[in-house]
Amino acid sequence: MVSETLQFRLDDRQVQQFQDEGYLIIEHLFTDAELQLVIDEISAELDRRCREAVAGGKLSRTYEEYDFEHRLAHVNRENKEIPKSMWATHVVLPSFFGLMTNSKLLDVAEQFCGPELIASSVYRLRPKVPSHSWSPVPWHQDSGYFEPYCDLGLIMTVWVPLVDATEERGCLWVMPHAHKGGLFSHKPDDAKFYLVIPDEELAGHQAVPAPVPKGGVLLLTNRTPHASFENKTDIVRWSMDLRYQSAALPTNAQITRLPGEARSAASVGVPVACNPPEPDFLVRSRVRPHEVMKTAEEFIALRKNHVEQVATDRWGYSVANIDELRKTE
Ligand SMILES: O=C(O)CCC(=O)C(=O)O
Repeated sequence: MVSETLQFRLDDRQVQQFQDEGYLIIEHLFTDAELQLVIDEISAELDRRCREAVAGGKLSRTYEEYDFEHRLAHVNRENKEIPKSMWATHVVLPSFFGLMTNSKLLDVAEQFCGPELIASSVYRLRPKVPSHSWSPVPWHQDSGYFEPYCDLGLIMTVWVPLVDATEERGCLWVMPHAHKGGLFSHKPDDAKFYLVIPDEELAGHQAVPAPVPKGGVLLLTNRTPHASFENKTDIVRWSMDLRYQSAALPTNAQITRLPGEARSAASVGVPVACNPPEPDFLVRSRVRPHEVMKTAEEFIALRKNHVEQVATDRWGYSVANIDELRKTE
């Protein structure tokens, strides 16, 4: 049951839209100050990597005169490795933990996933730099990457732009209502970098853009087909995508199990987690509050020490393998 004491409560129309259409844009969730903590740490990390590259002869200068929205685009013209190194989970920063555990965000997640709330391990930092070959993301459902057992559960994606995400800059596109029909088949794309739903499967569904202003978020279900296309501007479309699920779904978070919560059991097809390669953690709980992860240091240690567990290879091409390819691309 959702608590009466939530500070940030969606109205009935918003809840209904998410359930009916499989997505919801919340235009104002974070304050500038809340996002600035994240932006400052990413900027400092980028600065460190640029200085290191200059010292190593891999970059002619640091481009430090450019702001957060532009610097990486300039760096990218000279050195494509630095943007790649800032992508996905290659960057783990204390402020990411702050963002993932932001109380307004947890209030939103609780309204859909319930009060025993797991931050799913799958978070991604995405600097969509102009004209970078891997930054357009083809049509997929997030569940395409997850364990089949979790297809019918809700793993909610919260897509958080760190700059205004407009159509021109490569915001996400979604297919409203298409989350209701279960999972489409997926296959690796030509570059074997992403999973993609073949076009013919999506015939009959209409795509709409989902632009989100900085400070807002886009919510998606794990069955909502979505994609993002080229960034046609000179601004870097920085974003993060975070995920939440109920503790009742399979999770590798180190928590006490309550009656009714799924426990890993190969004999009945229950996996160790919805995405075994990465580590989950408990972010909110009424029943076991002492097991909630409290500090960024714990979060960083968890990511560092997690031993990757094997995922089901349902598309004839292991997702763990795709993750390996992504590391080396
Ligand atoms: O940020 C993007 O461009 C793609 C995001 C995405 O596909 C996801 O969050 O699953």
